[in-house]
Amino acid sequence: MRIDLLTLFPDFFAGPLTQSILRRAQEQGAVSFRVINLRDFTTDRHRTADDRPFGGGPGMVLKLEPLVAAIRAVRAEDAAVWVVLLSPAGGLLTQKKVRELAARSHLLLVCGHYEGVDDRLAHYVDEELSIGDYVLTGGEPAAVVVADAVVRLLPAVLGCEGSAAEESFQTGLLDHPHYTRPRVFEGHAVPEILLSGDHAAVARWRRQEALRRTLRRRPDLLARAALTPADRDFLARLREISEQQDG
Ligand code: 9D3
Repeated sequence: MRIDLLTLFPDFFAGPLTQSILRRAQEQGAVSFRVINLRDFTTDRHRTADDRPFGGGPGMVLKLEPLVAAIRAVRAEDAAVWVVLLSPAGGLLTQKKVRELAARSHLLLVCGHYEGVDDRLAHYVDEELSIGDYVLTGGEPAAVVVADAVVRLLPAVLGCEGSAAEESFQTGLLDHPHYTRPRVFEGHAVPEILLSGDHAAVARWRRQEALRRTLRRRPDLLARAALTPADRDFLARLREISEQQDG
């Protein structure tokens, strides 16, 4: 897969793309990144990429001409490229959306900045995505989030714990808790059952802890989770216990 990033701040990506999994994915040939400097697509003497908003107000707006010229240059290289504008007004990034993006051969992630981009850019991109309901300084950190989430799904990027296995075990629940040595740290002990060697009991306990945590921390996820009858019984018992405690 190819992932192009279009930005006024190309240096932003030097760190994230050369660390850990994203670096390894490039070395393995699973993905190649290209950072495109928006300023290279300006045509005036001052290389102007932004301008004051029509109608007044604070801040600057990214101009259409360099953005559209850069997008056209990439589309001319590869008509199959999928162009994503990172925008606080975009649809919310979900794991389902990440899977859709990972199935494409070529992404162009367009990073806005300042107070945003000229709204007419919507006519030149394929979709707009937000990474959540909080305000960033620009689309660059959001593009790193998208790239990271997509690349880890590519075949050959994660090993045996990777995407194929993950997809088949995907439950829509929070993960169960994990522990490693020491068995007791400052009085905090690892749950005994994990030391029992009883694999079936460990699997049952993990499932129940995943359910318990999801009910406590993200009850919104339970509505869409894939639950077995045993899961539903366990949740019903948890809810009885919490009602007894409240009442
Ligand atoms: C006061 C109106 N602001 C919108 C919330 C203006 C504005 C703030 C920050 C416009 C752009 C930005 C920069 N943010 C992004 O480009 C961005 C973003 C984000 O801020 N949050 C979550 N996802 C994303 S994707 C791109």
